[in-house]
Amino acid sequence: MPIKESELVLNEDGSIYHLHLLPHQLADLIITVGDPERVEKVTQYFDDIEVNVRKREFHTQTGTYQGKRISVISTGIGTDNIDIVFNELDALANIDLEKREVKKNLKQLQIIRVGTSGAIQEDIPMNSLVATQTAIGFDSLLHFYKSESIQELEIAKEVEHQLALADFKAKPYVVNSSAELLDHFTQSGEISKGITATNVGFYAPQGRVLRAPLQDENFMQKLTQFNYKNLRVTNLEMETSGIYGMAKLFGHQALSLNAILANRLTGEFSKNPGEIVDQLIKFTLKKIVTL
Ligand code: R1P
Repeated sequence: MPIKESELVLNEDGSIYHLHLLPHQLADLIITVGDPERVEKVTQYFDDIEVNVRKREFHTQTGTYQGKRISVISTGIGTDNIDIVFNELDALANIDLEKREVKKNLKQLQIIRVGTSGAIQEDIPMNSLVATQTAIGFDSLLHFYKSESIQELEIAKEVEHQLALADFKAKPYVVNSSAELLDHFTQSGEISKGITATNVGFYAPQGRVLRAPLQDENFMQKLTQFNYKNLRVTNLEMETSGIYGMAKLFGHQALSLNAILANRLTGEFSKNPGEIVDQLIKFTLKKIVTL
C-alpha cells in the first residue's frame, strides 16, 4: 500500500513538504546547523554549490568540499523541528516519493550537528569545543516513537531519580552518538567528549530567569551535580537528544559538535561567538574530508 498523501506530504513539484527538497538534491553526508544564517558560513568554504533551497527556517545548500559532497541544512531551534527535518531527510533517502513506498535497499546517512551550547561545569571553558558522546533529552519527542530498544534506559532512570523530575511531569530519555563518528572526530584530541542535556526552551528550561520564576530553583544545580559512573553533564542546548534519537531510529549515524559560547556557572558569554563557531566549522570540514 502506498503511503497516503496526508502522511507523506509532497509539494506540487514532488519535493518533500517542509524542506522543499527532491531526493537527488540531498548528499549522504549532512551538516545540520540551527541558525539559517550559519548555512553560508559553512558553504563559503565549499568548492562549488549545486543546490540552494529555502523554506521557512529550513535552508539547504548542497555542494562539494575537497571532493566530498555535503548538504548543509538549518533546522531552526528545538527538537520539534528535528522531528520534521529527520523524518524528511530519511524520506528523501529511503522512500520512493513517486511510488510512495519504502525502498528495498536502505541508505545510511551521516549527520553532523555544528551547533552552539552553554557549559554547565566550571572546568568546561567558554570558547571550547565539545563532541556529545551521550545526549539526555528532557523533551518528549522520542517517547512518541517506539524507541526503547535504542535508548540507554538505565542512565535515564538515574537522571529521573537524581533530578526528581516529577515536578515537571518530564520523563527523560538518553541516546548515544554514533561510536564511529565520535571516534573519528575526537581521536586527535582537538575536541573534548561530553554529555549534553537537551531541553525544550532557552529560559526556565535552562534555568534562566528574566522575570518569570522557576518551578524548581535547584534544577540546574542538580543537573550539574548529576553523576552516573563518574560521568557528568557538560553542556546544555536544544536539539541533540532529538538528533540522536531520530538518527538511531532510522539507522543513520549522528554526532553533535558544540561550540561552547557561555559558561552558566561563571555567568560569562563569549565575546567572539562568530570566531568560535568558525573554528568549529573549519574543524568539522577538516575531519569530514577523511571520513
Ligand atoms: C538557542 O539560542 C539555540 O542555540 C543553540 C541551541 O541548541 C538553540 O538552537 O544551538 P544553535 O546555535 O545550533 O541553534
